[in-house]
Amino acid sequence: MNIHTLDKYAKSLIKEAAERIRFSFSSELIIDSKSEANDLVTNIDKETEQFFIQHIKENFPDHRIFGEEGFGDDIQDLNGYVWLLDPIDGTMNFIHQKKNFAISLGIYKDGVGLLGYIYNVMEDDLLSAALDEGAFFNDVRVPKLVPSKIEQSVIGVNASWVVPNKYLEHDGMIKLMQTVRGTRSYGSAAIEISYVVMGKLDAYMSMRLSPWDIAGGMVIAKEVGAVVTNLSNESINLLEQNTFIIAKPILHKELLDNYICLK
Ligand code: 2AM
Ligand code: CA
Repeated sequence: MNIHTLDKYAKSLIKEAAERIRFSFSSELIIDSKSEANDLVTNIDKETEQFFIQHIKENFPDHRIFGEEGFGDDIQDLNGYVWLLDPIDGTMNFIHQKKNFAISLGIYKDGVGLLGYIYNVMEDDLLSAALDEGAFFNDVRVPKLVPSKIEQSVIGVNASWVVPNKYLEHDGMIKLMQTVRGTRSYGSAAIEISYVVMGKLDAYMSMRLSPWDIAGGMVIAKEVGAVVTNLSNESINLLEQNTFIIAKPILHKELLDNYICLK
């Protein structure tokens, strides 16, 4: 399998899927909740995943798909080619704002990330990378990240992780809020990862992300030297939910050593 052929095909599928999502605004959305009342899914999340699966299976019958909405394969390992897909990352934004959501896709072979994509649907912005070939924002190369001091850093974090919660010692989080230059929350993990890759944020963290939220971003992050781990400073397991941090080097260590403490 030629990686550039696969890359070209994946990009064309993403653009076509996005066109369908934008077109969907002309008809009424059907909104359901999943595990929790604020964990939302729409008919468009489902239709978009089915669109990808149908085309991938037609063109690459031996590739498997690990998708959020569950129409793909029952994935228990990452052997062979696996497409990790979130058809709409930031569903709440999709519903409430009609912006700030992304298609997130990673293509892995035997557990190694080959291709990664984060496509901001309403901005028509594609961040992509191929293993060892660098990251590109709309086909312009993204420079490697340079370290920043914590006092001059802007961190992506959701307020849920700052107020007392069952995962984190919030004293450390309060100290963090008092130390950094600022915080931002965009409501789409993939978009927040893309901002770290492009140097618009210095770090982003979350308590609970799924493989499809981060698989594409991890391929891209590697190409610019961003550090990605769980909040126990271990490698991410792409078969289960993880705590998550992506940060510039040095800052990553400082955040985990001095501010972020799991209960
Ligand atoms: P989603 O929109 O695809 O569900 C929201 O802060 C970010 O966290 C989104 O990227 C959202 O992805 C992700 N997320 C992952 N698991 C979640 C969960 N169980 N509940 C809410 N958001 C979740
Ligand atoms: Ca989703």
